[in-house]
Amino acid sequence: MAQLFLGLDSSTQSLSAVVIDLDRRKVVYEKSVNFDQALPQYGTRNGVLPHPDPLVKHSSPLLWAGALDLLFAAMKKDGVALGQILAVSGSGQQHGSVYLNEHAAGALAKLNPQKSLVQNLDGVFSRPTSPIWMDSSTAAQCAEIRQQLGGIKATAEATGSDAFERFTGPQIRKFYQTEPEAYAQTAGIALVSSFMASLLAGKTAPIDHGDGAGMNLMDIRKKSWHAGALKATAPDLKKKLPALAASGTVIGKVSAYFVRKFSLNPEALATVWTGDNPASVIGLGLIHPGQVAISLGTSDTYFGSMQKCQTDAHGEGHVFGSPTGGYMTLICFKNGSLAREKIREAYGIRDWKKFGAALKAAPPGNRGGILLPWFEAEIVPRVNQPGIHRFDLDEKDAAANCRAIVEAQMMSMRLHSQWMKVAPDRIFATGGASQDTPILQVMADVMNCRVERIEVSKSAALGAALQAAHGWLVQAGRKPKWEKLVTGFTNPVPNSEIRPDPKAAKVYDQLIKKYVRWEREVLSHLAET
Ligand code: XUL
Repeated sequence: MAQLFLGLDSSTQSLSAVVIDLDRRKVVYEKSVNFDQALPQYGTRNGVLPHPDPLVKHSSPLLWAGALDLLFAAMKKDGVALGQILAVSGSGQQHGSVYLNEHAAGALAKLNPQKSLVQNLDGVFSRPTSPIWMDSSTAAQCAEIRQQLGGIKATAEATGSDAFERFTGPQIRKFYQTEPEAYAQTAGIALVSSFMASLLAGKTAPIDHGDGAGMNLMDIRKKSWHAGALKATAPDLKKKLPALAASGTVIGKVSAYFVRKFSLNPEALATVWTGDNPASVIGLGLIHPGQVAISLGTSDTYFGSMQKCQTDAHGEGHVFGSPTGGYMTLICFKNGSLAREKIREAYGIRDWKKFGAALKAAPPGNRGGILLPWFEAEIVPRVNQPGIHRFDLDEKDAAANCRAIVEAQMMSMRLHSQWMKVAPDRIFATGGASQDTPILQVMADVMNCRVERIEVSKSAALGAALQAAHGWLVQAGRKPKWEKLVTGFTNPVPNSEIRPDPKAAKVYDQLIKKYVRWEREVLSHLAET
């Protein structure tokens, strides 16, 4: 019989499933349910409920539960061998929170298969909607928590990140301040990941160390709730939070609801879920410290894996527990493809192939020319006033500007990931722009590291399926090795390796010094204005 494992990913806009066959090292099934399309009665746009305040971004926990029913129904209809699934795990959009009252535990324990999940969950919420990661309405609460914990550096050292608007702690504080009665009625607070895991397990699921680190509430080193952070956030909070546990820990057998309704294997194990970024770290095969993935998307994201916990004194990057046991970092640069596209359009360059050719027409190091491409307010480094800044760079020179933006993005990544104290020894490039070899050559040269392309669709759901397999193997008394587990699922694209050019790498070792100087100068100038 095949060894099948199910990974689910509850993201902002959809719920996805990936089923893997462990022996054949194959993804045998993939499916997504799009929230807006499949559940229009909730009125979401791109998974978010409309709200008059543009800073407030909420979604509905019932929508996520409804999608789980639809996805299982689709798997059954598509003939997925649900009776052979050995374990289920999952990942969720990070930071979003679900507020449950005292009826929730009872409802979870006796989910009735004659009814839908939505009907089963009637009356279990102390807050009908859930703030999600896109919410940025908690600046005041962030300032209060940060101050209580002793500033940016101390907050990052304690919880893995500075206080961020989207993080759960500041969101909980806002709820407590603005709706104290509803807060008092709250018996349990879950993350999107632990809420979904609770449905699968039919009982309150722990929060894992990956997603727990996205709350500003977990002691990043001890991996337990941080007393000072709880106190700075809201009263009686500890009572409302579930236990913390390693990702993939077995919670128990899956709820009978899924067995009776969808013929899921009654012996299948429900395991602790994690956040979508930690799950992607597995789904991209980042197992060893020094392995880095750079996703070149609308924003550019730098994911790293580290053994020893280091935190960012400037509070720009995040440290989460990695589902493989150590730590992972997430550094998000907002001006990614968005900024590259602005430059391409500004010089009338039709497509990315031509952009790559233009970039190659200028020499590495651009004769000392530098561009700071903050078309939008930037997260790393923190820049609130958007603007483009050129130094020793002719604005009329299309080739030099195409090269300059990519060089600046890569130098910024190199510079702002140094706090991790792990130099990358292998970079996996993913996301739309990773198709463009000239861009990857600049990446290899600036980082002085070989780069390989990796193409994984649904990396979070795949990571979750691998996490389910890991949890099941541990429970069976085996000692699974992550490296072996991911082999075959997360291999880089054959022949995609790009090696750094030693001469160009030397040029960048010099240029980055100039980049640092200019960046500092502009930042201090912006701070004064
Ligand atoms: C990470 C973050 C996002 C969400 C997206 O800190 O806010 O990547 O996890 O789902």
